[in-house]
Amino acid sequence: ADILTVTQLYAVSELKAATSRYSSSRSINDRVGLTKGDITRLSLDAIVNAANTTLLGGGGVDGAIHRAAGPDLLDECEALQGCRTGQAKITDGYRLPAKHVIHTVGPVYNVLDPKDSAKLLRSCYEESLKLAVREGIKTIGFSGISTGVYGYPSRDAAEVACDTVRRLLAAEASSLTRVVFVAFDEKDMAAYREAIPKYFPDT
Ligand code: AR6
Repeated sequence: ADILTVTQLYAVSELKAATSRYSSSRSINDRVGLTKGDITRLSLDAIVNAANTTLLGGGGVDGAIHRAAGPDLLDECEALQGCRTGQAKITDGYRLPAKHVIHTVGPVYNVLDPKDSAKLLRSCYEESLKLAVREGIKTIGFSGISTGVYGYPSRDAAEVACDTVRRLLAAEASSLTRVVFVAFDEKDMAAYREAIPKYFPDT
């Protein structure tokens, strides 16, 4: 019940004023949601981890996921031999309520080349979604890839996230029934509240 669908978000009057270049699609909007909180608590087919290239754990959401999943997750990650920036790999969820973890490696935000950072962040969302579809995953939750210690500005990251999810839900005969953006702090929550109505306009 703490998951707000796009439709519910539109009940928030200040979001209605947003103008959009995108056509509205009920069938896409109904599959998108936003929630605030700890991603390790969500029982979805997969949650997406903001990992690093070693896949051996770290701080932030990565640390939280490894703590909640237990040591078997690290064992499986060790066998994967890392992951390049912009790519994604999948593991089991172990003690998590989520069945799987998709580990993707976001870019360290480069102020001197924001376009390159955007390209890599877009790739994270694309590769994670494509992998999910290949694995028959229907419900997936995304942490705010790169918006923590990797320094990606939340508003720009939310635009990339929404745009990529919108394209993939529109393009594929997608098996995905639910894509949830998971904001952990108020900054990311505000960024999604602003971006979602632009990319998923109401009917
Ligand atoms: N649930 C959901 N989101 C969370 C949680 C949580 N439990 N904890 C933090 N976040 P970050 P990055 C949000 O720093 O920027 C790690 O050490 C947080 O508010 O976790 O991609 C990795 O090993 C932020 O919005 O990931 C890498 O070395 C978002 O998760 C490096 O950090 C991402 O913040 C990756 O940096």
